[in-house]
Amino acid sequence: KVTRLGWIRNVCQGDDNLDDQRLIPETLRAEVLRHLTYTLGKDAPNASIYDWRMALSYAIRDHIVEPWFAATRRTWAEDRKRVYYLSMEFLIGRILEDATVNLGLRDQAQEVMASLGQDFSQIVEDEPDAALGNGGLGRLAACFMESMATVGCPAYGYGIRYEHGLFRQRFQNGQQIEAPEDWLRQTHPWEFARPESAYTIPFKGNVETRDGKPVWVPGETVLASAHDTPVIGWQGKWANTLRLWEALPTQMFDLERFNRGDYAAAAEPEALARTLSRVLYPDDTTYQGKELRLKQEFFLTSAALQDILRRFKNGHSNLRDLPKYVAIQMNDTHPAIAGPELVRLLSDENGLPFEEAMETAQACLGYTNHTLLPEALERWATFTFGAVLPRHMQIVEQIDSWHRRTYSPPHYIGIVKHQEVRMGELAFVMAHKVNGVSALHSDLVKKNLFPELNRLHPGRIINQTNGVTPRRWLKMANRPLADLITETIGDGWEADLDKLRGLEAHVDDAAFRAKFDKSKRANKVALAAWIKDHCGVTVSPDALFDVQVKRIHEYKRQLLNILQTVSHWHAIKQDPTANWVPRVKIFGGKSAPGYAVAKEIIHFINDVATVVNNDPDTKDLLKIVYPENYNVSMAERLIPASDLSEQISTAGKEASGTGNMKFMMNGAPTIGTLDGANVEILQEVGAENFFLFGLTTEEAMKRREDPDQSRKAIEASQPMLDVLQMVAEGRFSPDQKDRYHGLVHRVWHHDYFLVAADFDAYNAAQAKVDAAYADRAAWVRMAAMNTARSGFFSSDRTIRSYMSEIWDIPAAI
Ligand code: B1H
Repeated sequence: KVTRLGWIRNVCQGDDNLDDQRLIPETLRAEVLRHLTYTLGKDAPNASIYDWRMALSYAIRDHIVEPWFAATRRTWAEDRKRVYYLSMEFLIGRILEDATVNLGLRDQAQEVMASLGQDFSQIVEDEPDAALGNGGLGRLAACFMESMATVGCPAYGYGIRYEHGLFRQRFQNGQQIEAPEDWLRQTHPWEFARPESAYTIPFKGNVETRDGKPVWVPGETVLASAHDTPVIGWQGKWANTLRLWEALPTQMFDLERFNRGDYAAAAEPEALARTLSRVLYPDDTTYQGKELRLKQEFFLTSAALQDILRRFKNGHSNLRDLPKYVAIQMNDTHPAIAGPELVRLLSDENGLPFEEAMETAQACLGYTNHTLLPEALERWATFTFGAVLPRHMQIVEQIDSWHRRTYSPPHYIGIVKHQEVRMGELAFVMAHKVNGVSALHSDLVKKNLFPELNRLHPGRIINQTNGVTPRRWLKMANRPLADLITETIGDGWEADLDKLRGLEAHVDDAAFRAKFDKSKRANKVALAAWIKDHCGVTVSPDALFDVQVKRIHEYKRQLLNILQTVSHWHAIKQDPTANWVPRVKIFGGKSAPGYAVAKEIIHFINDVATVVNNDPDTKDLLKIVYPENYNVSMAERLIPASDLSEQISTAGKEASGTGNMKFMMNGAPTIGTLDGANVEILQEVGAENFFLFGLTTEEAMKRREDPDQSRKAIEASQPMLDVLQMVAEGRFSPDQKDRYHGLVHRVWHHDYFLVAADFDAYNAAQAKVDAAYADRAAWVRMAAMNTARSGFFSSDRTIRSYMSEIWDIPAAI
């Protein structure tokens, strides 16, 4: 593997104060030193951790460039079809360690840095997360990028290079405070700026008719400028590109206004343009129809499509052949303007007749739906849409009437309806395949979201159950378990996760179970130390680590979890000498800044934690921790150390979930409802290895028909009555006793997410967890079975399925 750069060794020979240590993998060491010297301009004795991180990152990046070029060359040479994954979010996290793992250089990197007197893990942790996403949807895009590189599928990810990613969360008196995130303040060593790849993005203005043809005369333009990050697959066999667009003014500076002394106005076009790639919208599922958001969506989409057409024309001339070489996947409706924009580019700019443009666009486009929540379904007022994108407004109307003409729907299915453009319907009509993200969700997409369109286009809606990359989420994040797996079943499982089934043969072997338990314990010991450092709370690694980490949302029911925790605390206090299983309740997650109810839940969890953690009666039996600023890196720390995975959303509301899969892989059984991919997890792992509770989707829908349902559930449950009374009395808010009256009132009277209705069932399932945890052998067996049967949830499986069912791209490696 180690080949190049003999000259570097010469260059670094003068470096004698470091030479007394043995050069271990000497080439990598030389490369790090070369970058430290010539790229960073630093002398080793004066280098900071940042300098070392940069030097190591550049040295590792050099090893990615060759496979990256090779993959690109091969794609051109073989004239392969490419996937273009359009997403407003890519929640990448850190890159350095992941890259070393995929290149097989992690151990070497660690040794090399140690030989230079540096701690590899500290360097890894110095890297800020690339947090260009909110939650599951963005993290899925990142896992897909890694899997496409692993299976050798030629692909580009297209996104926005947000200057500020998802906000940083702090707690002040238990309440969420948002601070801007600033990942680009330090140099981002993984990207290559491509100023030569820039496109003009038009907005506003009006549509004129010239020679009988529509001509869009824009009122504003901005420039989309590319930044490429290579994404390396497992074992460095293939690499793809994540291309993120930065918004720049087409006209830098108004010198005339400046000379007139109007300094602020002179800089105006620049400031205006830059706002487009300034910040990520932090709303996960509480969608707001803001004009800037629509502009961001068009900015990404138009830049991507112009880039795609330029690349296509670089080898082909007949635009009707586009679908043979181009598959465009829309990650939810956020880039759904791709439909009309592609039609516009093909017809207005390239002369294809409208119907041919339509057919061509459809054959290229796929649409993934990620949610049924009505507040997340994008709709734009025709007034806004028409003002920002006047030509697209006309094309959307044209698509709408084309669809009606061609398929004569028995009922009126309007893409444009009640003076709104409905992006879901638009994406559906423009795509040849529409997919949901779990079996249950895809069913509901057919039955409840698009029933009419489904009848009109049978077979268009398909399921593609989500997955996660086992390289990041197991191999990298859980080294003790990954090593045990390799020791037990050999290697190769990383790229063929079904091989984990081989572990099943060992779960009844006490020696194997002891090793499995030991690996989990090592992670828990490390987490306990981290919790002490970061939260100031002492927790015992012998306790059951019960973890719920995800965005805070009513449908995810963190409230159910914390109310049950209160109930559990109360029960311990009633009978302190009973044989309780010690628990640590771990919460993590951010609320959308404008989502008041979610913010109140955060406040409440923190308030309960303060009371419980200071209660001497329950000291060794119950702790609640809620570390600030949950992100990808924190997930990598928490999930491998978890004993129990909380997946307790109201049935029918969580499209899939992907955290659930990460916990399973890492040997944490699920306590959960029949929702999203939990259904498939249960099916894979078996009911004896899963703590199922709660209403089904149908039962939940039925229950809501009774306007009195929550009151009835509460009155029938003594534990629930006790809990709500304690909260209402101000037990957790002694400084302001009525703080949670609103919260309690909502549980009694406006409990749409059925917290009360599922409370007793959840409580009973938690009691079963306690009983199961007390039987060590059985528990470890159950945990190991979860890992063993998690193979289906590799995103490699998902990607291979997209390739055959949506993209029509043959398997490569
Ligand atoms: C998911 C979103 C989402 N579904 C709107 N929908 C957004 C909607 O900024 N916005 O406006 C951002 C994100 N995110 C999640 O996707 C689902 O809730 C999960 O269940 C699913 O696992 C994940 C990936 O499919």
